Amino acid sequence: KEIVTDDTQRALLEDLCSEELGQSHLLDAYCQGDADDDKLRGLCSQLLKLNGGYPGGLRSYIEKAKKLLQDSQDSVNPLDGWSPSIPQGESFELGTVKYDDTEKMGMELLNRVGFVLVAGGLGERLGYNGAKIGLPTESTTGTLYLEYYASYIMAVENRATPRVRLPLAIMVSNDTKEPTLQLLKENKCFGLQRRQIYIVQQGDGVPALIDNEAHFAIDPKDPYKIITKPHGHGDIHSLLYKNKVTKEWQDKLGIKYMVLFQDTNGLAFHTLPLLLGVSQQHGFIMNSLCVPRKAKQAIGGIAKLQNASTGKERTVNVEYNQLEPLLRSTEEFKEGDVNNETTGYSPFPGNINQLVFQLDGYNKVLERTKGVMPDFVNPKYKDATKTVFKKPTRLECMMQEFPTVLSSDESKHVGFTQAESSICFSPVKNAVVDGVALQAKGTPAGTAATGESDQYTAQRIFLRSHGCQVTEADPTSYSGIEVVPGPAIVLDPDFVCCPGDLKTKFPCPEKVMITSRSTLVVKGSGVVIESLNLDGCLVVDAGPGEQITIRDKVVKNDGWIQVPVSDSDTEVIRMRGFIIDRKETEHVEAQNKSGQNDIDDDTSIDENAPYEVEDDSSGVN
Ligand code: UGB
Repeated sequence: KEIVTDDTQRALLEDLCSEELGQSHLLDAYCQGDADDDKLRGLCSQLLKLNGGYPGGLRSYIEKAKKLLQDSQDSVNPLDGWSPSIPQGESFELGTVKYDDTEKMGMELLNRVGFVLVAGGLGERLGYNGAKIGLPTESTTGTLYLEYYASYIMAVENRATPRVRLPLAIMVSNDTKEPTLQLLKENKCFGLQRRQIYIVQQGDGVPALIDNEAHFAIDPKDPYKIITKPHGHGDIHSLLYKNKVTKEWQDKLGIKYMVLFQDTNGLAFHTLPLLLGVSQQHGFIMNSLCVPRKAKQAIGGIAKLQNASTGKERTVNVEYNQLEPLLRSTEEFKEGDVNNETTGYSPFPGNINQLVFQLDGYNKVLERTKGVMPDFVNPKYKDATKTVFKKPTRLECMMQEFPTVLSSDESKHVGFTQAESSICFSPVKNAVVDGVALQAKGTPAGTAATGESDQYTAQRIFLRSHGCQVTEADPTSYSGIEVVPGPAIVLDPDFVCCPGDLKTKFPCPEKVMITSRSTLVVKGSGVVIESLNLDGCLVVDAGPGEQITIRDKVVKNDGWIQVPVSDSDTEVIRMRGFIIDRKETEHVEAQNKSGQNDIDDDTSIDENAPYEVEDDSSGVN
């Protein structure tokens, strides 16, 4: 007792070591080993931090863990009592009047959106050690994910009259905080104002658990340290609540909608106006972007769940590892997670964790629930007795579980918006070897090479649907990953931020021809492409306020070629399996000479428009 002098720490340690909570093994190193007082104090301060980082503290964590681990051992279906059916939602096909009208409605709302990037994940499946948001989205321009997200936000800001500042919150974890801050610092926040960026940090994670009694895992290298693991992306809601972020956005910045998005989806924002339009039309508090889902694909399925005994109903994501047992327990879907024979897809729309919230409704729910999402546990057992884990487990929570904390009335305001994945979803989550295996099964690879080629593909789809003549290249493969390499088209969000922009940017689409070996890069809101015959590489770059019209332009040069690379010292090249050989380029540029088009933030923001927050919550120095 004399050693741990801090009352709070001592009380916590005593509570944890009580028979009820059963963590007395934490003191083994001290009592049976070197009795190092300083190290013991270190352990106590770690415990105190962990206690503060979990809603309800470590007592609540252990109690919940014991219950969930027991249920898991007893094979209790967490969705027992809920029967699934296929939910109703809005599906959209590009090029239809419904798509155009809904997108148009959403465009009007873009200048009232707050952006929330969840970027605390370790990227274990990708096998990449740095922060994933620092990876290139594609290698034609080398734009990084965070840079792309920032450029989209700035594009939206620039087109608003009066000009606005839109906030971006980034959730980081212990593992991603430093690299994220470094990335922002080195790149001057990619053009965003420092104060419009809010960094919220997941706690130090939660204690890893070694057995069904929820004993904390002790670090084999340091017996005075508990192993921790991230608690999952569901932390975002409690962090936004705790840091009063969304309250401030609503009250001070006039933000109406908020979009939550993942770290590495280069197609993330193509359908944002569409989602906003749907949310507005239906008065949705929460709207999930969905894609047709391949059975067993590692994305959750949105299902309508009905509880026979309580009469409750909710439309919610059922995570990929829970979908199979849930479906098998029913008569209607007893085959489990399989594709519908006619469509070739799972009947349940795939959740891609791109979520739009209506802020007023969202904040009311946060006030009531403090943003705490339900926990789940997913231990990997050594054998059928389910008594020994292969490796320590932990409680986790997911951001898409939001509908589970809604009242019956609020639950009516939850929906989804489905679009083809080719225009809105291609994350980079998997290592090459896993991607190869996934492709062999007919499932998207989710690798760096596909993430890149899918971005070009999306732009080709948009341009073709608008009426341009774009010839598709033949598929090729890089390190075993099959992709369609081109033409490689990169349209900066300032130029085109959604398909609806193409009408003004490509006013005569029938006069635009792009061959399969071409590369087209366009930057700048002042560019218009009237007539172009491209067979090679063209880079068009108009600085702020500059106008460029491409008319009767014929480009024929050696262009940029993707060259397969089987090995490289550079990790990002190894991940992709190719580099770009920039053989010949035609540039059309107009850079801001006078500077007169630079926007003066202070004078262009009116009273009713969102404004930058005064206090610096960004943590970026
Ligand atoms: N993330 C955090 O910020 N903190 C964490 O503690 C963990 C993650 P994963 P997952 O669209 O492909 C999700 O690991 O969890 C961030 C959905 O649950 O990449 O396996 C992390 O940085 C699933 O329904 O994905 O699966 C990243 O940005 C489906 O939508 C994001 O959270 C699937 O993504 C997702 O983390 C998908």
